[in-house]
Amino acid sequence: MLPAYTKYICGTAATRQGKAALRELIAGLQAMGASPEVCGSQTPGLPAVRLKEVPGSEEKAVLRRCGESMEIAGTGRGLIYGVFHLLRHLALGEEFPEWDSSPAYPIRMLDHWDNADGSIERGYAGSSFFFRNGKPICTERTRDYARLLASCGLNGCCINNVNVHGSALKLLTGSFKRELRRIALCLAEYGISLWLSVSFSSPMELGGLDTADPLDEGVKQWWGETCLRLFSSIPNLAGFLVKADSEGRPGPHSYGRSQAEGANMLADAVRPFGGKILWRCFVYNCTQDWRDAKTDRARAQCDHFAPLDGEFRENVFLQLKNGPVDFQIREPVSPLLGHLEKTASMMEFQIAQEYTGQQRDVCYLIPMFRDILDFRFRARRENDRTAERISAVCAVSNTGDDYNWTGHDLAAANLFGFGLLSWNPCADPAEIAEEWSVLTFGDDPEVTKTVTDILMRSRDVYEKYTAPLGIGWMCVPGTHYGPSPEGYEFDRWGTYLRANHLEIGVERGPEGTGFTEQYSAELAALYRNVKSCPEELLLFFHRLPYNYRMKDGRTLLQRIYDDHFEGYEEAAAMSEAWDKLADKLEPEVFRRVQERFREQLRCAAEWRDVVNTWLYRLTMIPDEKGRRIYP
Ligand code: GCW
Repeated sequence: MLPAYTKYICGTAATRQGKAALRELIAGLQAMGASPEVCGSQTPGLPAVRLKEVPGSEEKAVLRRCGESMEIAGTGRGLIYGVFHLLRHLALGEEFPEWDSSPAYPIRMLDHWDNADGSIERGYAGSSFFFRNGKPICTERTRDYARLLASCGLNGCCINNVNVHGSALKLLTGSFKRELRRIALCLAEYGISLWLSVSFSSPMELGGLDTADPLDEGVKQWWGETCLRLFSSIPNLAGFLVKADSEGRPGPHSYGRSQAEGANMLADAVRPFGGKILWRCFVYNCTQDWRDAKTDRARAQCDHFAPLDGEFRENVFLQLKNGPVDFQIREPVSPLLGHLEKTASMMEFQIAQEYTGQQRDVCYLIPMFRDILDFRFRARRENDRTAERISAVCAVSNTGDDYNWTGHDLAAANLFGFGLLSWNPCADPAEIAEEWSVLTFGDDPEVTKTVTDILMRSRDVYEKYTAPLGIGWMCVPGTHYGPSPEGYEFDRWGTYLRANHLEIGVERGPEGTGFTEQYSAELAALYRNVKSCPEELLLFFHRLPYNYRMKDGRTLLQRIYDDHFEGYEEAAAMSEAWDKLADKLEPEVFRRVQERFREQLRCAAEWRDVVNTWLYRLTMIPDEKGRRIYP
């Protein structure tokens, strides 16, 4: 039963965003079976949803019960969030608490790795809806996407791949001015800013200059003119995202300049237009010789950026991946965050499930993100959690043009959850999962319980049957799906297991690469010592013999065998639990997810057997429980 106030909507919206809020309110209530009458601002006695638009651009929203009415007050943007909040709670059937809320971060965005040809790097949900045949496009889906983002509390998106190539380079030239303008306007209506990824050597690639040196006057002038043209033709352009000196991308290092000199030059170019630079910290040696055991990719972020703290302009945000390496299923929190005292930072998560099952395996990432946001850099210091150290958040997007947006229906929970966490980093992952389930599948308690259980277990399950205890990188090179324990072992990417018949892992304590020493004294002490190192990260930090005793008395090897057998069984149990919902869900949705579970089980069995067999053949130590391994 909807409350009485859903019969009328009072208030007029002045701005385009306010109007969008009103439209969403009407559509949302209608979808829930109400037929609200819109009656301007003049009906004081009536129980109604009362929209009160105030001027400004803040995102704050206030919802208040006034007698029989529900008042939503805010700027146009605030109203959008307020309306979605109200709709969510009505759909959940919850008694509505007052809400007076502002987002924790001013920038909460998705980064798309969409290419101009319509493909998506690490995309698992179809093709791009931003690009087709070398051009940006604005369609009905662009608007739905803006609504989707706003409904989760997000306010920005970078539409093109950080590996800028092909005709995406020309996004800066004005060739696609009209298309970009249309996209920007469509997003702006829902308070979503547009960002573009740019190539650091654009002055050469597009401007015909013979250098991209950030200290060169011609280069500065080229960027200045480019920004003037771009920002004046594209409303709502917020700035640039830059992958420089990373995996073959051009950057300031080619000219003997620092990352700060590179970022600052661009920051100066966008500043007159209120623009910002999101500068990625994914800088490491990707042409390492596997024989070289000194270089440690995990150290790279800190080695490059910690000494530069304080050298960046105010409108630069350092965008760093949540772990020191690369979005593996388990990594410690990047130590770089602990060093940035005078530089704004932006956490980069990945909801595109590149290393976490590619939206074929279910893997709800929100508990992991929450742990990362809760991570404390120094126990005795106030306000020293990740959530407090960062100034902005983004996630690599998991969307595409698939009918259900995210390929796996359950992967949409990651998008929703990321949005809610970026508004409120203290949000509870289990509650988010439950809420998402009710909003998506309805309120049958059995469905809610099953879906929430599956989501909440999924990350641990995935971790169990894939790479153990933080070691990472046992996946098939290139595609990153499925097992290949030594696939990256003799390659150039700095991702080594260094397993022999006695030991496995890279020692990252002071006797090894010294990575542990990049943390504060107390964390370094925790990680350095195998006895105090959290077990789930044991093989991230240490090289250990297979007969190393875990806290519960099992050997390291037995723990890995057990995890792999159990991981498969648990995946099978999730799949069976889903099967029981056959009569309770739309047949098409039920079938789609069921098919994904079939693939997940095939893949989990493959991981289990490959990892166990590989270790057995190396060590010739059998599984204590005599389960099937292939000798
Ligand atoms: O992990 C790697 C991915 C690349 C990606 C890169 C990055 C966009 O495999 O596909 O490139 O990270 O984050 O830049």
